[in-house]
Amino acid sequence: MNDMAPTREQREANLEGMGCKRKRVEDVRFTQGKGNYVDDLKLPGMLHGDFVRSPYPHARVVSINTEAALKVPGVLAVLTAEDLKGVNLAWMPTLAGDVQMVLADGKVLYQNQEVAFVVATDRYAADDGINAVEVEYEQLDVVIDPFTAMAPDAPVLREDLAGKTEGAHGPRKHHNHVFEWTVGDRELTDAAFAKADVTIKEMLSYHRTHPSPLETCQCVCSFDKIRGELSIWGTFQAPHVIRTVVALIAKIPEHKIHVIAPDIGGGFGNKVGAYPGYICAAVATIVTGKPVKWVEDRIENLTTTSFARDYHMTTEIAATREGKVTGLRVHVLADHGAFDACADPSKWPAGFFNIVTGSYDFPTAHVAVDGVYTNKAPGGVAYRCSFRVTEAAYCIERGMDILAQKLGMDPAELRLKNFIKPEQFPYHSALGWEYDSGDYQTAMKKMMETVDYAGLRKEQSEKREAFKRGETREIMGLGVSFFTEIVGAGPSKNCDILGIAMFDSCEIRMHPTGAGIARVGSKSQGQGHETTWAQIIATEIGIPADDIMVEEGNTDTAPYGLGTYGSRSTPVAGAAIAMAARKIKAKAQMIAAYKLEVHEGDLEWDIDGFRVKGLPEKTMSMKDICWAAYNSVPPGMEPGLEAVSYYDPPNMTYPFGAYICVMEIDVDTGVYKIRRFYALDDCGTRINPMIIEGQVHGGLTEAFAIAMGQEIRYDETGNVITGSFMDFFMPTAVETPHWETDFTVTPSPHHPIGAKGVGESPNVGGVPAFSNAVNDAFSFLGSTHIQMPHDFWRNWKAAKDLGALG
Ligand code: MCN
Ligand code: CUM
Repeated sequence: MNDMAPTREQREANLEGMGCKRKRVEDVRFTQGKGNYVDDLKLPGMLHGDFVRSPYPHARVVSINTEAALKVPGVLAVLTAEDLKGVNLAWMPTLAGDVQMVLADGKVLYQNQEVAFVVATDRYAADDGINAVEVEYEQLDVVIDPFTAMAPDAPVLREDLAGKTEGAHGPRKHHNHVFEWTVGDRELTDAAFAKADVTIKEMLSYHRTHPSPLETCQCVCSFDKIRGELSIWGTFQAPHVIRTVVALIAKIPEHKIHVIAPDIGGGFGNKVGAYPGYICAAVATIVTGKPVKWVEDRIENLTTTSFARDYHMTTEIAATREGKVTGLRVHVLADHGAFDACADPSKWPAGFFNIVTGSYDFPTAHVAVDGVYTNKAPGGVAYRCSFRVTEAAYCIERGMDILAQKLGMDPAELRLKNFIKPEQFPYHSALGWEYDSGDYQTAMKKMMETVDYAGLRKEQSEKREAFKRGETREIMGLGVSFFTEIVGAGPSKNCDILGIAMFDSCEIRMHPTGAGIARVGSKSQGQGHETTWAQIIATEIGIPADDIMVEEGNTDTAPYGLGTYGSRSTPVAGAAIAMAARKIKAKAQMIAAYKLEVHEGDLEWDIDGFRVKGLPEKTMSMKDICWAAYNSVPPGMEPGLEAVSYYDPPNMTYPFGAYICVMEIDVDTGVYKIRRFYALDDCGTRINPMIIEGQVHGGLTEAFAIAMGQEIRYDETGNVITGSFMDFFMPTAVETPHWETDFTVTPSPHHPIGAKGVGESPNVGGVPAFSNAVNDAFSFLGSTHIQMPHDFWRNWKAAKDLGALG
């Protein structure tokens, strides 16, 4: 036997705390098929609900006949808007201050909208019932192109809003207008443009797409009539918010509602909102007295639940001849679909789009966003978007490339010239944000050196000459992207949902043997919280991560939290975890002082316990303190060792990154090759480098999909023509390029452990890198901007339009 005491390094390693590439503990069950998803839940007597959906994008519902459906064997009930009116649930409030039909009330406004809810003993019977429901429609003219939505004679979509000149976010200019949101100084910006040496103006469209998690949206609702309690298991990114919403709209006392989000198979923002399926399943369980399950299929998910983007950004930049930016002016036409169901913090109808000045020191800027209604599915804030930061980053990063092209400057050089400098932090942006920290130059230069940027540019110009000489049919593009994100919603001074401040929470309870449980207000959809949250606690209190169980998603046991989206978990819940752990440590110090018979101030922390200053052999480990907490605390102290923290962050966090994509395109076929993709991310202090790398790989794969082909497209009559994975580009390992990741570390000065969010960064920074690569490839043929998505056909078309096909 070896009696040697463990070294400091061994004690440190034993914790598997922050900085450790700890393996994901949740994967033990995921990789063995032992995850516990909503659809795994089977309650005794459980019924299945499914929707009758509209084939038309805009139509009056003349009549609904449910008689035949009710005769189908196994069908127990068919709910329509008329039934829901009895319980005041035919419409539901959206998070954006609008209202949304739960079931078609008088008309339908987008294809596949929910018209009736059939409840049956199994899914097959429900499906037969759906086919037997007779609905008579009278088709109406459609509005599909958002640019025509506000034409004087455009069809009236929202008859429920007829005559309403005020919306949730101020005046409405037209019957299909949702809101206008403006920020910045219009006059100063106009003046900057008036005296600029150089200006650019381009309409940059970020097309409609969809997060499409592999597990679709779903729930099981079960009402206990005796207790008057409603239990809801669902794919919820924010379970507590769902509980509050249900309490408010169903008038069931909040303590009698149990919301449980079990394992979630990807969310990507798709599972933040409230959907008709949840309401109908809840009503159905109350009506039938039996549990009711609702599970979307793929087509339903792609065509009805929260879409992403659909921002059309007229972008103008003013600059000096030397390439110093002097003003930014953006007008956005935002297509919100039939209802404004954006899941933004209440005061932010366009999310945090006003981060659009990006990483650059713009003296002045002005943004106006007009939201319009169209005959498309509602949603708009999903898909690793950080509340429209994806759109903002695309806007400014394409804009900077277009400006560079006009100035005849290198795009990387133009960025370096305009970066906010390290000494300017905390930096106040022209559009109102206070950037906490950043070192953009270092990140950019590291990227440029690693990929040999100068060498790539040289190769590109040689290739261009060869192309002109007719020696090759391949063109080469370098897509540079430097993004600044804003994540961690958020400070209660500017962020709330339904009036609830966007804090987050953690409760830690240490058991006598030195193990413990941490319950957190966030909710993982695959990000690995069970692994990383324990690592924060391990470092903070010196208990091995393996001895801390992390639990999320049950509103009965977890402290109130605002959930996981907007990469807010690390910035907000992560801070609450560290603060709760510090409360544990403070009490532990008092217990240790008592036991070691010294003054508290005589103790110092040492990896996994306290030691007496100057007497390193006099120590008490955290594990022993846990035991003492249950039998010999100082007189007057309560026994036990637990703590709760509710953390209201003082500011957002501002992660950033430098990405580059090296691409080659065959002009005759439009086929592209991603030769290299390098992504440097700075998310401050890194909790688990392996998980961060996984997050970046996943987000880059999504960015690749979006930029290079993935789209929710409607034809001119309002049919969704990309409603399945046959048409909606979902990259597999075959198409996905190799990702190179890298990092710098610029801690957040206000976060207890200096960490910033990272979950959405790769999507935010990735899309402009791909799009800039395509545009950079074609630029020497005379184009300034080619709209996304850059699929083979569009690349070929671009080559043809530019006369490159001879
Ligand atoms: N992390 C870290 N060090 C940091 C920052 C983060 O180790 N400095 C770790 C965290 O501990 C966490 C993960 O990285 O395990 C992501 O953390 P964070 O950036 O705080 O983001 P959230 O946990 O709030 O996750 C939300 C974010 C969003 S909004 C979308 S959309 C998205 C994303 O995460 N959806 C995902 N990544 C996803 N990954 C998976 N697998 N599935 C989804 O649905
Ligand atoms: Cu905007 S997608 Mo994420 O915030 O859940």
